Amino acid sequence: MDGGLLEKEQIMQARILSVGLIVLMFSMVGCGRSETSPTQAQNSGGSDAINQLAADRGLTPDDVRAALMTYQPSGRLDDYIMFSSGGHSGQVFVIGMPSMRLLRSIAVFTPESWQGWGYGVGDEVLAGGDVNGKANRWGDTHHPALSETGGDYDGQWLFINDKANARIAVIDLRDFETKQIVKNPVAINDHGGAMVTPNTEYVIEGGQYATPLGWSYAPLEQYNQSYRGMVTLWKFDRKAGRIDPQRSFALELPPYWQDIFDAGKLASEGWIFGNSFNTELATGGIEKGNAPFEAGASQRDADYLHIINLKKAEQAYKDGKFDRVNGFAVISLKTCIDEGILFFAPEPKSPHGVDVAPKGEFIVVSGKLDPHVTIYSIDRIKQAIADQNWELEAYGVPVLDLDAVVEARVEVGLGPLHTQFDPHGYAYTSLFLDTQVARWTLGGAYSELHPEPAWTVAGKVRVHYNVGHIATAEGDTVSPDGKYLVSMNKWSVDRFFHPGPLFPQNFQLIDITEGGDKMQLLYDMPIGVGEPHYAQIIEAAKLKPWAIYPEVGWDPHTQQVRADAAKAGEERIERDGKTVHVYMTAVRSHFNPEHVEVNEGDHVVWSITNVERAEDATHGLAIPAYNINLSLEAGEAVTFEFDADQPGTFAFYCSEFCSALHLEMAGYLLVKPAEMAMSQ
Ligand code: RUQ
Ligand code: CUA
Repeated sequence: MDGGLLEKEQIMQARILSVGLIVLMFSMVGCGRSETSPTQAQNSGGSDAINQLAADRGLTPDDVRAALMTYQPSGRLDDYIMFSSGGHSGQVFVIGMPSMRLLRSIAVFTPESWQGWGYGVGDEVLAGGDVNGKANRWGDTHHPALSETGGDYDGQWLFINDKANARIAVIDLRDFETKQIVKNPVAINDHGGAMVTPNTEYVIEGGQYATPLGWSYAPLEQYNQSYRGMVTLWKFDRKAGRIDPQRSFALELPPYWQDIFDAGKLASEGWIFGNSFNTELATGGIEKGNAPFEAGASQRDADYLHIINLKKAEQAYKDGKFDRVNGFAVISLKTCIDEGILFFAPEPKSPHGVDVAPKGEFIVVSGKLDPHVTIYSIDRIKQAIADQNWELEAYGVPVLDLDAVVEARVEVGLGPLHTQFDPHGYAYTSLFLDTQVARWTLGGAYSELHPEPAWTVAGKVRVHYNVGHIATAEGDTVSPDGKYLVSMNKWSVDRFFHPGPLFPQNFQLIDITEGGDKMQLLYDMPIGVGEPHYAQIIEAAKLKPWAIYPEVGWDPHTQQVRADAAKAGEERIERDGKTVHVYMTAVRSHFNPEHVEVNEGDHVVWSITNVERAEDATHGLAIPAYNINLSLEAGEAVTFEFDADQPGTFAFYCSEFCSALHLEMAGYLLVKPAEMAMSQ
């Protein structure tokens, strides 16, 4: 026992000593800021005091290194920006790296009152996602996709799917606001979206749980004949900044449960790849004595990798070889087979992630119930297709010979899910069951950090806990940056104070700059909103967001000046019969006009412009009882409407603390009761 204690103490002292060494090294290297003033040096107390601080807090050299790697002094901006799904919060999170500071949440599928989203702003955009005319005001965001040019992020647009209702949203990265939501007319839910083709010609949205196309009714006994899967290719019009449903189409697929998709790039450009599970066609029904889905859908040894020739699909669409489902173009399964659009390859048990390597020559698939990743080669796939080296499966789709198309298998560990890449020829695969991330070498194709061309595991790093997706910097582009990996963990268990039984999820930042098994955990970031799934990480310098809207009177929806924008000096209230039009401006620290007097039963059209030209000078407009709260960024103009159906006196106010006299930035909405208005 004593020996053990002594050993511990010695280890501790050795650690403190090496902390001192690190601090010393750090002060010699100077971290690029040599202009430290004597006072600053005194305040930090010099290296002795820092050593003492590290010792007092029980910090190891690794801890100190992690702190030094991630700490951003006030005012220093982050090098990378991560766009993370917000899961069933229906939002997107914008996070700076390496500091892991949350910079913004972007309201997408869910109303969000800080941004006024759904409370006077964005109502038409949200309505674009209605399902059969019914409002669905939440979403389950999974996979964000940054727009790409030549297979590289270009920093212009962001897309994200809603798994729950099969919807895709378009976010403009000039103002980080959602511009469009489209509801998939063919599928009721999705999972294989959003992913983009290398020049963002298409946004891919693959389905998940099969239903009859258009989700019309059919009993489960007819699963085989009536239920179908699908993948949709949404055409993105970059100039309009919108998805164009009129130039988009879907492919009918067998009723396997399609999962993640990815677009080919470079060597595999023009192809897309998707996973499936439940090729068993299980229909569940545990209450009827049937095997539950989890057992029924994982009996076979293999499911099918979907290999889709996008060029041929596009041609079939252009040639009019499609039917319509709910008015939307769908290329039938038969046409997909006849035209050589769709092929399968067997893939290991219950596959999940499919990820195309940076040069596009390899497609990495992980089977949740197989400890290997399976690597397919696009050259081998093309050859097998040319050789017609296939058998037909139940629905007549050619299944390529497994041995002919597989390049390699690497045993990575238990529960492999998703794979990302770095510039050194390493691939990284999340291991859900092992709660680790495995780093492995991508054959002989890349070899800077691993001289032996091989397919082999180079190292593993433990994460906390139950990792789903991982993201490396620009890690799914043609030119990954390496440097950082974020492990997006589903459980945090003991990592944070738990605010009740709903625990935060945990993003862990990992340093991947060094090779081999050297990977260091740098930072734990609790996520207290939603359940993030995937994220993409872009170099911050590639983003060119506006700090204020280009002109006063700007409509973020159309990205131009509104014709009806209220102008400074022309504020007024006009009545036309029972319609009252308010033209109001907001500036520190008043609204103009401050009195809005209408009659019960009037219809109010209220145009308000934030006429500020100073950065960050946001005003809000909060109107109680009428469910209205706007966020008006500098230059922004909004017009909202409501029926004045509640008589009374409603004090409205600015909901952003914009100035010393912010509390004075207020006004009165007076709604005169109908009987009083009539008696006048
Ligand atoms: S996934 S469960 Cu991207 Cu692993 Cu949605
Ligand atoms: Cu404007 Cu507070």
